[in-house]
Amino acid sequence: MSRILSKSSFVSKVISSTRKDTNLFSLTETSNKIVHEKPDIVINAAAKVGGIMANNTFRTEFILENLKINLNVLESIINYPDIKLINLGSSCIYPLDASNPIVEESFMSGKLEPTNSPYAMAKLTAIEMGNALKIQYGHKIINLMPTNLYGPNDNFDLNNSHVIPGLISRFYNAVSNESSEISIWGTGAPLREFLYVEDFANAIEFLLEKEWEHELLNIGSGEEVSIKQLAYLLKEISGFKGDIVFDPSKPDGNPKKLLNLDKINSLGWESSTPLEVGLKKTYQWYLDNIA
Ligand code: GFB
Repeated sequence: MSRILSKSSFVSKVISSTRKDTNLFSLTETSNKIVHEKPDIVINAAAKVGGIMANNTFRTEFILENLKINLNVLESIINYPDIKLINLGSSCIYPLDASNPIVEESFMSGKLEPTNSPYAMAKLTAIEMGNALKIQYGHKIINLMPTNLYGPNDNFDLNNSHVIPGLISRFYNAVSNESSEISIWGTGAPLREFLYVEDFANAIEFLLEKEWEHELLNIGSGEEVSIKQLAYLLKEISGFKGDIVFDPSKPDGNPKKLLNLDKINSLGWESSTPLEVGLKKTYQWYLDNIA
């Protein structure tokens, strides 16, 4: 994101914040960073993230750490209503039974999907806290709801990552070991929408210059695939010659979560990287940097 924002004519300076320079679990350190840097805009992209297995296993850490990060970032700007905030949420904040494509108005209209409800609850809390700041102190805040992101620099762990980096590692290992079959979690039936990470960074850059009229804004690719289709695309890209088998003992999670993109599209933005192109780029990045 820093690379894309630093090329923007709208941005004079990008102040990155990493784990090394600021401990976001500490309110003092987070507040000091804000006071010291005096940013015009804060982009809250910090989070403890992971795939379905990590979310479902480390439920306590996912709610606790994400709540701490979000509360500290938001509390740090209370006294600075001129600092604008771009707060990153996730498509998993929408109710499990929201009709697809999911409109922003589905927010808080039903129960969450159980595998990632702790993470989603922390993200919902940040939105509510932002609304409180807006109403009480006049802050300008927009909450972006990206669909499942993927791309270079992701976490490619076999167990704790999201499906695309997890499968890239799995297919690479299967090709290297000349395995006769590869096991994919779940039934393969769930439908997902994936967005290439550079497209998401471009969307954020695009929004810097716009009026923030919406409380929530969905950001996605509009391209829906099943996990089975995704697995066959990665089989092709990786050159794996064996069989794909599904393991229904592993959770499927949400059966579908395609976002409605009418609002962001009507502002004049749409994604530009088709899934197959993004997968090829990401697989190549994995070969060049991790394999
Ligand atoms: O990407 P993913 O972990 O998360 O899984 P969610 C998507 C689907 O891929 C699920 C299946 O149905 C998984 O069962 N899958 C198949 C795999 N093989 C694999 C594999 O090797 N690794 C993984 N990870 N999945 C996430 C949330 O939900 O959505 C996050 O957990 C975040 O918190 C993100 O909000 C947007 O799409 O189910």
